[in-house]
Amino acid sequence: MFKKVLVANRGEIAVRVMRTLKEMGIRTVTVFSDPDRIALHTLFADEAYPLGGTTSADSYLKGDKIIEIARNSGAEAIHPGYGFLSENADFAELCRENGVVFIGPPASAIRQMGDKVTSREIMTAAGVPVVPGFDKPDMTEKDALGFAEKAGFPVMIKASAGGGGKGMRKVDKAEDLGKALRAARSEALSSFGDGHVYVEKFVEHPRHIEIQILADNYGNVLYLGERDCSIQRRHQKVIEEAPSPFVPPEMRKKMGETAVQAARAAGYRNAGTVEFLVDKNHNFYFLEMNTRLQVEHPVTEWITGLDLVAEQVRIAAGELISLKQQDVKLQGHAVECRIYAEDPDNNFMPSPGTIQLLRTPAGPGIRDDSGIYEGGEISLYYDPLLSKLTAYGPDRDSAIRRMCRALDEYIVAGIKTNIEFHHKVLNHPEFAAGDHDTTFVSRHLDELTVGNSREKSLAVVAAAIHYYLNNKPVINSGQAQKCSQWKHFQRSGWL
Ligand code: MV4
Repeated sequence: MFKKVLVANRGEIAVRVMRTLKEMGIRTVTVFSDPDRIALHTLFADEAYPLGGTTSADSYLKGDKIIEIARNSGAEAIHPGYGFLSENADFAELCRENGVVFIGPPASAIRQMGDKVTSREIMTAAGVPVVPGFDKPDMTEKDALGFAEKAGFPVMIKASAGGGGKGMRKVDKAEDLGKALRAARSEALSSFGDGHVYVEKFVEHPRHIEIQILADNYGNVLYLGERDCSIQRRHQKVIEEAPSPFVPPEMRKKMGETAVQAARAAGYRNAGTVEFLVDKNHNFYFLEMNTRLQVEHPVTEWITGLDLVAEQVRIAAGELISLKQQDVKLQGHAVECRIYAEDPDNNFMPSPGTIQLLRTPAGPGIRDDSGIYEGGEISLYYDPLLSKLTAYGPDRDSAIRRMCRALDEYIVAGIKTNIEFHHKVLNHPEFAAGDHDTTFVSRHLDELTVGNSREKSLAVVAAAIHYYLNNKPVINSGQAQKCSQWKHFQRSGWL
């Protein structure tokens, strides 16, 4: 087993990964950019090394520098977290060439699954259902039209090098197809340097349901149930849950076995996620395979009782997965709310600043994977994710109720957050009934973002605190020793 591992990430995921490493008795090394000199992950690690630079490109994406720090610090392995270099095949390759274990899949799997057309071809050959489509290297407008007229409009044009909705275009009628194809090609070329596009039958009102996979180096591949990630805003997941209210047990088994088939076809190792589009008739289609640990992995940890980072580290260290498929038992229900430094009143623009006050939720069935602390700075340089709040209960209703209770406890002053938005989604009858799909947020955006009453009352509290702290009655030194802050504040009734 490794004695020292470098976590090449920042924020909540870096802290989360280091927590498991510490529990495994593994020393933790991390790297930090200039603005992250006193970030939580930097303070948390046993050893922290400066990367210099401010932007991601000048720091957390400097693969060669990270590997040099790993080697000089004696770290035998690197955990990439998610984002940054976690799905960079060249970086995974560079780790291997430098004798540092990359805690993740082989570079070949990252490369192949990173190309949408290649991954579709591999899945089709493996008998994994993909959305009915048409793809040829030099597809002509005539080819595309032929497919669309046979399959029926609307269709979706997608960029092979795209992902997360980038370079996608829905086409409703034949006369729009040519223009859309040309536009999609030029956008793909300028955005991804690869103008290859393909066409798919449009799936109406799909749900996004993904299967967690674990694969060791000895051919054992497990599925760990599904996560429903249909609450998204502009292709950004906001609320996730496990299990999905839309998936009955027999469908779970079928999807899980299909995901295992997909992982084997991709030559997968370590933790990965197979994403599916699911239509209203419960047909599921391969969308893409994410070759990293996902942001939303805690909901799977809650219902399986597993620590997925520990599983990743053990697999990377060459151990066998101890579990067999029949040992995987799913129990209860978990919901995740991504807490972002964003202003819902201002079109969810990022809300940088200093965290003046922070009270995070706790208590039964609550976990807050956080990368922040009171007094810390939230900058515009990095993703505005502050923390992931997860709530677990014996069933979906109790998990949702617990999450609402936890969100009420979540106090952040000094920056705006999307906490109120979460309240509105969780209390929406369509979500409460589990009837929502990926169009939910776009269809209900107005009612989900109407006046942030809670934010306003919070601002009043923050102003009161500020006033009090700057105008509190003077206590002479003699009294100070006798009067604790707690007693002092209590008298004012503030707390
Ligand atoms: C689709 C689709 C409907 N039909 N493909 C969005 C991101 C990328 N992962 C694929 N996406 C979609 N592909 C066909 N043939 C609808 C979407 C889609 C979507 C999918 C999952 C989660 C959220 C979404 C939001 C808008 C559109």
